[in-house]
Amino acid sequence: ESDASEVEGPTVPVYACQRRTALPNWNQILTDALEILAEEAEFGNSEGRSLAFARAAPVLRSIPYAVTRFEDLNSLPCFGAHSRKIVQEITEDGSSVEVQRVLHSERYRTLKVFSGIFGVGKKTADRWYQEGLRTLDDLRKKEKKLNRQQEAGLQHYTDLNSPVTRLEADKIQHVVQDAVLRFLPGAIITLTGGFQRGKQSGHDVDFLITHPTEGKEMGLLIKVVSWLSSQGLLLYHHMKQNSYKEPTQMSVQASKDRLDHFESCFSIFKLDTPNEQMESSSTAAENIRNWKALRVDLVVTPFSQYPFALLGWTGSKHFERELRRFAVHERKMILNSHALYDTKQNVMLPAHSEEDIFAHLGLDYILPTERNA
Ligand code: DCP
Ligand code: MG
Repeated sequence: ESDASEVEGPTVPVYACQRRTALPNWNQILTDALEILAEEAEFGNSEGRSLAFARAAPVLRSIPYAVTRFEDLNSLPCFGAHSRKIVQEITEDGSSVEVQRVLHSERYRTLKVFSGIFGVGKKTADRWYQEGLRTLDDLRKKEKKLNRQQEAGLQHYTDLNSPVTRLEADKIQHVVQDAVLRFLPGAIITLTGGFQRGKQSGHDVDFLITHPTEGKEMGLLIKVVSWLSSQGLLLYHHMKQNSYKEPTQMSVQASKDRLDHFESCFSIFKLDTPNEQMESSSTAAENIRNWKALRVDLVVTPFSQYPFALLGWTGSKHFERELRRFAVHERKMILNSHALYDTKQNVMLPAHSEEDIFAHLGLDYILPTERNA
């Protein structure tokens, strides 16, 4: 046994933030299967079960080879009996009975469609399912009371559920950059999220906006959004005010708070697609449509919080979750998208870059392109 582990090479660390997870994913069939089970457990409010699958899948994402035999798992962390069984089924039989059952279940399929609507979370999706609703047409027909955001989400469902390409993200970046610099020269506009990690497509486009002179960013977003709106570039938007209060002390709760407190705008952009034929099966008017609806998030951060915001918005979601878990459990520190707090010394730890934050945490620096956990 000990001889075998010696020839297996370096061991994979337990926390995703200690691993380098580059693209591509050599085990997509397996990670897809585990992620379906994680999502299904989340739909069912089984948090523990969901986390177990959600931690196993990224381990397979991090290794630069395809697992072809169940025994390959022996040297890997985070694999409980259930996840192992799924991998065994797939490597031996080509598919997993349990995953297939989930994929074909009416509940999973319905919740997947409903939670794919912008503004509809898992709870709402489940409530609608319990009420007997099954399709988007049911939502439209029943004149279900939808809020303004869900209304827009339903209206642009097809566009918003087709991947955003890197090229489209770059086009949006030009538009946003132009609008921001019009009102605040010297501002810094950064494309974050999956594109910052090197992905070629994503479900939305995420931007951080800041200015090297702290305070200059205040009042900017409303001007930018009003201008974009006046140009007919926004199909929908809602804004959130800055609600961050500099803490003298941070509690562990602050690291579990998934939402940040930055001033933000959550929007649907109208992107011109002049030379492209939009595929559509419906009306003739729709066939000559020369625009596409895209989800765009604009987040404004004071310069001193920018490194934390950048680290928080670059993702992946699992990488973020693991950074915060590592900080609390291994370092007694509390990390969120605004700050890092050392609970042993009772001090906030300032940072000028993402590198500084990794250093405070005693972690090797991981490039954005290696955070695809
Ligand atoms: N995030 C956050 N607060 C929010 C929304 C997101 O801190 N209210 C974080 C979580 C992710 C990152 O920002 O780590 C980007 O969120 P996305 O949901 O856009 O995820 P990705 O960009 O990684 O995926 P995709 O390419 O599908 O957009
Ligand atoms: Mg994104």
